[in-house]
Amino acid sequence: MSRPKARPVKRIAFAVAGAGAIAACVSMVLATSATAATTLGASAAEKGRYFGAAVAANKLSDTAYTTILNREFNSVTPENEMKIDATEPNQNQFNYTNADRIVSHARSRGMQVRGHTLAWHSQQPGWMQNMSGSALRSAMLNHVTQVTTHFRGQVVAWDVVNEAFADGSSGARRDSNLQRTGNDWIEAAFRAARAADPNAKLCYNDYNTDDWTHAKTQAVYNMVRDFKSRGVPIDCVGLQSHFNSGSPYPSNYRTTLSNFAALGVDVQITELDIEGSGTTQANTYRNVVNDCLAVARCNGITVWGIRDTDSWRASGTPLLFDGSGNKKPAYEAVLSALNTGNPTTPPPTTPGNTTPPPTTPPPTTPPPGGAGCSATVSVNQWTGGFVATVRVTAGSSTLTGWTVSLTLPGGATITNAWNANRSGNSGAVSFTNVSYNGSVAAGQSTEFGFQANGTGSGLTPTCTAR
Ligand code: 9MR
Repeated sequence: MSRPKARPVKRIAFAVAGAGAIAACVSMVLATSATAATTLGASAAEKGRYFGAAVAANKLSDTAYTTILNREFNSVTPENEMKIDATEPNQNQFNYTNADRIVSHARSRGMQVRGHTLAWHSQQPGWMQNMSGSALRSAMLNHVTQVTTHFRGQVVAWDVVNEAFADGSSGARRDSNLQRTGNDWIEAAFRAARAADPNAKLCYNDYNTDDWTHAKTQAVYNMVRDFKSRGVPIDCVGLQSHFNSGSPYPSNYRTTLSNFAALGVDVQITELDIEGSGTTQANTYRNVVNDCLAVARCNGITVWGIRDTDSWRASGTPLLFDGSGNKKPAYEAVLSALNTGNPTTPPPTTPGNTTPPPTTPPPTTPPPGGAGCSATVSVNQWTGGFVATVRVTAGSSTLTGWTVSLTLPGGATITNAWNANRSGNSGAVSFTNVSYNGSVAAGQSTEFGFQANGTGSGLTPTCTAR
């Protein structure tokens, strides 16, 4: 075989240059790995932050699960075990068995615990769903006091109140039995929590509050600003940050984080999951981490589960580990963002910020024509499931009871509902008011909701007065 003479020389030259490049890379990798943390928790800790996961008590016996949990995370949020139905299944009978298991697993391994959640319209035990007025207010405050007292010294931050604002453009509070005890129910819950555990950070937590321009984000911001100005004890705001195609990561996310922080509260990303896969998903995770690192008071991130198969939205593969426990590209993106990011150092919490309260006009809903009632629905869809929020509006007369009927598309199945009694879970279903929301004054509204598997397109609810 005849070759031009110069060719082998060229090859050698390339080979030498290539080897030089490889050597340079190796030395860079070595230099980095000498200092870079190799787990999420350790890397976040170097940036003065925590990196946590939602944990389910019934998975603590799964060693594949606990291996990742124990290796990677330095904060834990019980996914369901501290909710009202779990901790107070019967009025004044408290059950902390599963929550205590998670707390002890976490604390014995040096992880901190976030408490979730003390006052919420959803996952109320039956006895509480049936209560209203001052009896419910007292029961709610008793619950807050008992649970925070039990976990005093063990929980660093509480989601005192969860999801108290309505979706959509109203900027209004979500209607619920708790809201109907009076608009001050949220601040009353915060004061009770502070009295029982003065050292825990007290957070307000919600979803769809990531986009700075959204009415719900503005409404929560205004409430926090008002609380700070009136001395209501609030220390942090939790942004759940469940991202998917219907509710995508917004380009102004960093603005939202920094505007909340500027009110004098910590900001925590409390339930992060991002539907998708591969590079696209990894890039969004990277953006979220970089946004948090850029805001001094964004002091921690919690992902809502460990492996994709542990997720409440498993079919959207929204987490950092696949079902076999392998690290996904999203994991590598998060770790590298934590390691290479240039954070603003979080300052200590200083209470007593005095920003003047905002002025927000009350929302108005035009009454539908005629007696009877009308119903509208908004759907928050993700891959494999959705949450529907149904608004019932009274016509020209006061309602004393209502029924809403709708037909679910094929394959859709309701898994749970709140603020209504439900009949049926697929096909034609109907909902009637519960004790506290049957009475609706002319032109006024109430809301109920349900979660379902499948697709919630084309829902057309009809309302009849009873
Ligand atoms: O992940 C939780 C799931 O296991 C429960 O079935 C569901 C019931 O409401 O709650 C999920 O967690 C929710 C959290 O408590 C509040 N924000 C939304 C979360 C996802 O639905």
